[in-house]
Amino acid sequence: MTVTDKGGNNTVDLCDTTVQRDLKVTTKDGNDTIVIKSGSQVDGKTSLSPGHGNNTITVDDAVIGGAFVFKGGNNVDIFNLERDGNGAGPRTTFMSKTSFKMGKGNDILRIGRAGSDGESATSDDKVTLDGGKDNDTLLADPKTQAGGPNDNLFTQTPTVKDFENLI
Ligand SMILES: [Ca+2]
Ligand SMILES: [Ca+2]
Ligand SMILES: [Ca+2]
Ligand SMILES: [Ca+2]
Repeated sequence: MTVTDKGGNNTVDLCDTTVQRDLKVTTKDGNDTIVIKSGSQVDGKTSLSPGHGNNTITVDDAVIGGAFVFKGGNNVDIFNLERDGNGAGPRTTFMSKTSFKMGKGNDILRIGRAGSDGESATSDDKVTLDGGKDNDTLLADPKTQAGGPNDNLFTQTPTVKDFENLI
């Protein structure tokens, strides 16, 4: 499934949706919103590229089967992974290589919520968290196996770079 836009501010919302092949969302310079939640599942690769502008991405309670790539633009990207879901709901699971590249701009990546088992992200493969240029904030505990402040369950310690503020 491929979603592209012709400009302006766009919203792409996947709720309880199964994509049996690849998911590719590419939007342009507007302030775009991408939501993947409520049991949504992608069986193939996922690529999210919201372009420049102040973009907001929300992922909760999802299963991402293939490789996952997020590529932010030159402005502020805010990515909320497992921040707004049901604390008793499922975790978001990445089954292949996962990469967040926030790009330029003062970006914010939030992963999980402390003490909430359902609001955490699990990965079976390599995870890269890259803030890119400018003053970026990572709110997570990506080194943690079970039991840390945010309880994210990454099988390998993620590679974290160019985040100036680690919370
Ligand atoms: Ca955009
Ligand atoms: Ca950015
Ligand atoms: Ca950045
Ligand atoms: Ca940075």
